[in-house]
Amino acid sequence: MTRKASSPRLAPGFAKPATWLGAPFGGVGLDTKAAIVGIPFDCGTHPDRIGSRMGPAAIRVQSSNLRRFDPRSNLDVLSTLGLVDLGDVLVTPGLIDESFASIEAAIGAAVAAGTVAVTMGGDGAVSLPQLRALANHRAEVCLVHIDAHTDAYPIQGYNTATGFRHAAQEGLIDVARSFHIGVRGPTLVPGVFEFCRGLGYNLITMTDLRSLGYEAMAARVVETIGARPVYLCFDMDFYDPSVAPGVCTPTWGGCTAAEGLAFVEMLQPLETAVFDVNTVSPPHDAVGMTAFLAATTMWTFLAGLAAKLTAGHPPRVSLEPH
Ligand SMILES: [Mn+2]
Repeated sequence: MTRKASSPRLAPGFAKPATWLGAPFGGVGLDTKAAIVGIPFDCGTHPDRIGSRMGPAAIRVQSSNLRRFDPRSNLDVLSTLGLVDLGDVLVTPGLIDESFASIEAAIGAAVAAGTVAVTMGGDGAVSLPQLRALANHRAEVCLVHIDAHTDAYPIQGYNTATGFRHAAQEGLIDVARSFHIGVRGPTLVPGVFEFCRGLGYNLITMTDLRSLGYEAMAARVVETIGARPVYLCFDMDFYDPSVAPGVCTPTWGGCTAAEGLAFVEMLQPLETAVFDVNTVSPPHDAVGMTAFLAATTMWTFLAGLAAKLTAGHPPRVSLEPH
């Protein structure tokens, strides 16, 4: 018996490559209100914790633990947003100049199309080129940076500790309306708090946040920023290492999963143009829990965005297959 060669284009018996929660892989269309972007870049300069370049792949795998419906609104989060997974930005870990140019171009294209970019790093260095892209397209950009670290250190170079120093000095953002929230733990050099405040930022330590409360903090951020476009940066080390061990710079004394997810919901009134979830480092993770929490943090933001965009409309239910 002769076996007939099947057409390779039909690819019988094969599933598509993994995307974020099964969202269609592809470009931004007219109905695309939000898009997932992977940025598999890290500086590679840390003495022993290298690995966030593998973050996007791990988050896509763990996103399969989520589901597309939000039972509170009955919205299909994916179809409501026309969510697509744009894939990964072409970068080479360790090569700052060419990778930053590539990230800026990729995020710039999404922002120019009017799509909310939901990005997954990569280490904290990936934020500066994304901020540059947003500032190229929007005026009065405000930064809300949720992180155990300011990433605005008084040191030289382009790395995970200096992104928001450059952002301030390059005039990309309205620093007086920008926040660093959740800062704690030891620092590489002295004078980090003073330097951050000297740049004009609002610095809210984890101690400040706990005494003020999450709701009061979110209300203050929303009131300060109003309708200005926001770059919302969520470093996974804001969470305590007990719930997010797989990060580049674990720092004890962070928030619980419930607190972090609730804080994302409380910030939903902001006009977020880019939601940047970074610093998942799969080699340091435990059974994928940090990547799963990162995927859930993204889902929480997207579900809130879907509800916000359909406010006043009855809940919709999609019958598309999962
Ligand atoms: Mn950090």
